[in-house]
Amino acid sequence: MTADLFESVADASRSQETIAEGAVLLRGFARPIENELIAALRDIAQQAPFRHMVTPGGYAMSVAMTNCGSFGWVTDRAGYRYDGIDPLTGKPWPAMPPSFRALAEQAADRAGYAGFSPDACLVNRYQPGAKMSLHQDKDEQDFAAPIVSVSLGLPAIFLFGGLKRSDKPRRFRLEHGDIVVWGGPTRLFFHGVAPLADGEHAILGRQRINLTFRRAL
Ligand code: MD3
Ligand code: FE
Repeated sequence: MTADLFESVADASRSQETIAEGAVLLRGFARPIENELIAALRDIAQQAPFRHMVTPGGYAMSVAMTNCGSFGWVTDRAGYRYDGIDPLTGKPWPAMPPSFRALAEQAADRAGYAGFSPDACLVNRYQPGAKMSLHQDKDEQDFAAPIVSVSLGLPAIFLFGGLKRSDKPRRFRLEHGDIVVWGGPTRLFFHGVAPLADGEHAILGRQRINLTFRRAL
């Protein structure tokens, strides 16, 4: 695992694209360890099952979620927050697998954010039709830390706006293995995901999984 990851990091031919000031797209960066990531995901979902959380407004999200790491992002009628305990199981979230942490830290490093140390990893599962409306991620304490997102499975159209909700979003197709590191001025940009188109991914089938690594506290 680690050897593969170091190979990918050493491979300067892998594409790296700055899509906005502070935001870097690393195409295929997670591919060398896709099998480790997916095996670890199965483990996490066994301990902390995917569930459709409810927004403060009372709607179930179309995206199913779970978490790993010291803290997990949760929403319910009371609001959004990070919590060390999974409200579904009453237990701490599963630990962040070393392969997850190493991948996120190396991607952040590559994007120019040395020393990133995530304490939370939100795991989103999209089935066909699931979407995420435009929003900002502002439940974290420290906006100086970037967010690292890893896409697995079916491709999705990612919507990337600006600091104002009304800023017209740009569209990016994110594919299996792609990583985006969001920091600097883009850390508080509005973003979302268009409804997932149906399809069949060779490993993950009819779904897309997105990991977002964060410094929550
Ligand atoms: C840009 N997830 O979990 S990841 C989320 O694909 C979330 O599941 C989406 O937005 C997904 O909050 C998008 C890419 C992402 C994550 C955080 C960002 C982009 C971002 C924070 C600021 C700017
Ligand atoms: Fe977000």
